[in-house]
Amino acid sequence: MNIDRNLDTVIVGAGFAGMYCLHKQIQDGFNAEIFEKADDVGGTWYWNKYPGARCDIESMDYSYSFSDELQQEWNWKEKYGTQPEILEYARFVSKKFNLREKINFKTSIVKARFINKKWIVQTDNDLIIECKYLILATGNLSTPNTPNIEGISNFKGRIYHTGAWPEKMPEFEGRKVGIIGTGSSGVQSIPVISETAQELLVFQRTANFSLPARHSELPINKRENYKKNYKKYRELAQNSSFGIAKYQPPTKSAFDVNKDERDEIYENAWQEGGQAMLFAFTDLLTNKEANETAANFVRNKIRKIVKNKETAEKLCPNDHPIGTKRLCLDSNYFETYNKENVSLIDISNHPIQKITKKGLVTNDIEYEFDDLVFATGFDAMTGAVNAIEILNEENISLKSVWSKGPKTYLGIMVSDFPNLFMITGPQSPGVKSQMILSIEQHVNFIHDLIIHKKNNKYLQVNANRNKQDEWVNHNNEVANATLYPLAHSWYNGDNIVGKSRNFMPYVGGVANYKNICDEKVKNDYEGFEFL
Ligand code: N01
Repeated sequence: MNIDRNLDTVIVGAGFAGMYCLHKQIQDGFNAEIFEKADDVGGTWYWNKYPGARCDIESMDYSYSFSDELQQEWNWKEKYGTQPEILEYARFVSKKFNLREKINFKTSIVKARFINKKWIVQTDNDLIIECKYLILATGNLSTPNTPNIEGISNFKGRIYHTGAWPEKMPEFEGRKVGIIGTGSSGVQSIPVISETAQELLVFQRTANFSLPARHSELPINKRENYKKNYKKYRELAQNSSFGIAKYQPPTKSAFDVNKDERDEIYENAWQEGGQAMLFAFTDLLTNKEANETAANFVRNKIRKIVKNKETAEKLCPNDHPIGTKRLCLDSNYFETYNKENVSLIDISNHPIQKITKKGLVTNDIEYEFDDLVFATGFDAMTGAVNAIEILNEENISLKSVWSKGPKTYLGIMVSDFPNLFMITGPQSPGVKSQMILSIEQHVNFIHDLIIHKKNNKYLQVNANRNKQDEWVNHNNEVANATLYPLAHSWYNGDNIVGKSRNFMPYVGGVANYKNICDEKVKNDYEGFEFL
């Protein structure tokens, strides 16, 4: 086999994980390169260019902390970063740290095989690279899911997916638009599309909880004050459950206060905006009755906002505890259903039968529109990893090993796949936290592990099978002590037909998780085997 390039490290993906990983590698003299399918950096923020896309974590938190110079230099303009602003930030970082020259854009990794203690990696343009380390920075929500609905190729209008939005924003002026999906992407795009579309038809299979974001510009004095105290805020975030400084663990049960006091606390959180409500009480995600107090509060808000009583009831979620699916944050989502040009079509009992030339059929009724938007989510957490054919020394594919669900050690390594690392993989807190904080913690851990291996002149590092099983069991125990598994959600793989049901993120909190990782290091990299 002809090797075209020899590297220490191949990193897959130029999102926030890949970029920080490359920076660390370069700093310590490794010969590392990124391979990225897109023609620019940004990962999820490159692809999700749909109308209204913005982060649901405040920008002062959702940013890198590794360089104080960077966090002092960059000026966020909005409370919640918009997709263009976050993409601009990613580009800025890639230039500031001279990363771009080490990024192979428009190049996907399609195959990797571990042979003679090296990874032999193949790209979609038939480049063969030999490397010591393969690091998957492929993102958790990066493989768009378009449901396989009969007749989709017959549709004569324009089709979009929120997770693979075109570079040039389509005009919806004067057009009739159909949108399928009411998760975070739908909830953010529906109000914005409704501003220009002549008519918007929303096809809702499951009503979703959404809280007001209370978005605003970021006042300069607030930003500068935050910057002065960044060290304190970053520490608070690291010591929290979700990696967000202002959401510290609550101390009271929902039943430590009476109904009036409880509702006042929920009302304050609702007015404050963001996810504050979920952090009001200790037991909202562990006790159904406690959860129901918050869920009911939100349902009553929906009933007050939405004028048409029937529509309001359809929008009230009742199939899962609040917060057990990723909670949406919105700007005027429920208010949008008061607009003349917006209709909600409840398909909970009437799945879409087929897509036709002019629209779609549900409940034997054909709805016609010019444009169809899929806001139908992603093959989350495992989709992008499984898209690469990854073979170990015994020629066994990772996809086959994960056929009944992913198993990892700490979300970082998979047993029998030496020198292969994942950033925020399954069974790590990634998607249940402020992602960039989790990315930094993972990259630091992986990087230190590689340096330890190198300094000790080991050729490979592997995750111990028993320790991996223990970790997976621990994950399941932690999840099963919560209400999360009760929801039909992408956390469980429920949204993908044929995907085995497993609760994938670690929900023990980022502070606990980091302590566990630090403990493994102290115990001489417990659970990692070196050869
Ligand atoms: O995807 P989703 P998303 N027929 O899977 C429906 C992050 N994110 O892209 O609930 C009809 O949540 C599906 O219905 P149901 C965030 O972590 C963050 O919105 O399965 N409907 C659901 O309504 C988020 O959780 C941000 O019954 C079908 C919707 O499509 C994650 O990405 C913004 C269907 C999919 O919802 C995913 O969010 C955006 C079918 N065949 C995303 N198939 C922010 O930072 C699916 N649906 C703010």
